[in-house]
Amino acid sequence: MILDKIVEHKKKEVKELKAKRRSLKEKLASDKISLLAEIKKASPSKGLIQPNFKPDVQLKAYEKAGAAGISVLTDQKFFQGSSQILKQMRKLTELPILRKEFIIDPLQVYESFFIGADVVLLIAAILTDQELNKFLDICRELKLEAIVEVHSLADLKRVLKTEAEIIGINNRDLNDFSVQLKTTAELAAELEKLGERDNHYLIAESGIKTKEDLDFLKEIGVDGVLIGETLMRAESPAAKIKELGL
Ligand code: IGP
Repeated sequence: MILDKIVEHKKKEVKELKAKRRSLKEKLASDKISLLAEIKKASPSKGLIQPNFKPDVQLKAYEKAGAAGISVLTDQKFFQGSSQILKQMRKLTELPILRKEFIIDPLQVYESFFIGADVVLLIAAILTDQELNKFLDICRELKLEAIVEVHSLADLKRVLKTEAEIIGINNRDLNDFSVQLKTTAELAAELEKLGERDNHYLIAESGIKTKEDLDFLKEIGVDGVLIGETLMRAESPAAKIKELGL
């Protein structure tokens, strides 16, 4: 009898735990282009980006400038990030938080949930089809959203066979770090050609620096942009966001 009661109560608790996630998709659905603003101290391609790293100040500037979501690097070795920073950001904002991590094991998906992420990044190029499907299933179960990242037509075709709803096109080639904004243009066109544009949200990632870049991406009709370095280097991130026309 008491066991029934306990189980009933636990069901409620677990349901509440799952209900705490914030939605990025809701933001992407708006007419306006959504900004996912990134908190990144360093990167393998650029070294130290923000020597006087102040994630809380950065976050407040992003919020003030109307960012739709925050992206937080949690890899320690290559990006000088941490789960701790994400936890700290979670306490300071109601915006959806993307955990920017190299996820290769289901454990990391669960971990993302528990450190307070709302969205995880799944990089198609480092996952098998089976892993990708499995991780997306776990996300659905936990009510986490996932951005599935592609860099090539081959990646894109694989991802279209999954239940992925948010596709991130990375303009940076993770093998040689070269950046080309036209990657977004090319893959967005392919998505259109395959008749798959309308049932996906599209985010352009990496190498976005100027108002011209933004205009180019608006023309393509992406739903969101992910910007890191440009905002981390700006003296006033809020002013930079305005300057970009976001
Ligand atoms: C941000 P940039 O060029 O604005 O700093 O890029 C973001 O796209 C980049 O950090 C990124 C990334 C990734 C980092 C995109 N996909 C995968 C690590 C792993």
